[in-house]
Amino acid sequence: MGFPESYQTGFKQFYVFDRLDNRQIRYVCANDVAASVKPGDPFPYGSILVFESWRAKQDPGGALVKDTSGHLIRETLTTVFVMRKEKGFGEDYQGLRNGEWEYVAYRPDKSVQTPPQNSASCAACHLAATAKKDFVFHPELFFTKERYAQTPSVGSNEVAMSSVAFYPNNLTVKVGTTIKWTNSALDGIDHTATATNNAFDSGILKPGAGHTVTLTAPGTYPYFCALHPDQMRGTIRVTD
Ligand code: HEC
Ligand SMILES: [Cu+2]
Repeated sequence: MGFPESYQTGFKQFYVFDRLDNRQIRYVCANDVAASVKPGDPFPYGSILVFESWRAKQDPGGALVKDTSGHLIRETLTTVFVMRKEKGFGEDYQGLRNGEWEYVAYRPDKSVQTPPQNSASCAACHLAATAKKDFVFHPELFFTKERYAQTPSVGSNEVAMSSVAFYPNNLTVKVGTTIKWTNSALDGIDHTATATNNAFDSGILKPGAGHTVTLTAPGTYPYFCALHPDQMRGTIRVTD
């Protein structure tokens, strides 16, 4: 599909997402065609979305630095992810096809990092965003005033489900602790927390719903989301 040369000057901010968990900033912008989308509608043909992945600025002690609005500060651009919608696009993804989108990732020097023939992994994960959202994860943020979000902050012994991931994805607790999973509602997608060894299963959690589990036997409990088993995995360690 080619590197979208003019995106830095010609595209509109779609949203910024501060990933506090992995110290990344996701800056997403859209060409005029994509930005003309109406809330809840599929994107028109000719839509291009660019997602710049940045490493966030840290102070010498390793703490994240925030600007006056409490947002992370972009320091190093690592990858430029592009998705583009055209009539007939996406056929090669076969069973993983997402409507008519195709995906490519570039390095900051514009060389190709993930060529189209390897981008089925992109399609596989974006399927989770669902056809209802035209396979774009946070289209609703474009229609907010701030066009900004960050990973949910969680209390101790809590796990949030958001952006097709568990936060944190590794948690260690003392035996007898009650752990709470909450579907943060940010990605608007249903999830589950299902132990590999059947020790617990939240069942389907709709956006906003939560589920608590108390583990009374020490050990390691790998778990996954039954709806996104390839993308969402986590581990609970229960110690004496
Ligand atoms: C593990 C799942 C996963 C994979 C693999 C993945 N993405 Fe995404 N992508 C996401 C999530 C989740 C978001 C939304 C940002 C967030 O919540 O962190 C996103 C956002 C985007 C966006 C911004 C529009 C949107 O959906 O909000 C673009 C463009 C994009 N990804 C392109 C790509 C490309 C190109 C690839 C392959 C090289 C790729 N993605 C692979 C999960 C994935
Ligand atoms: Cu899930």
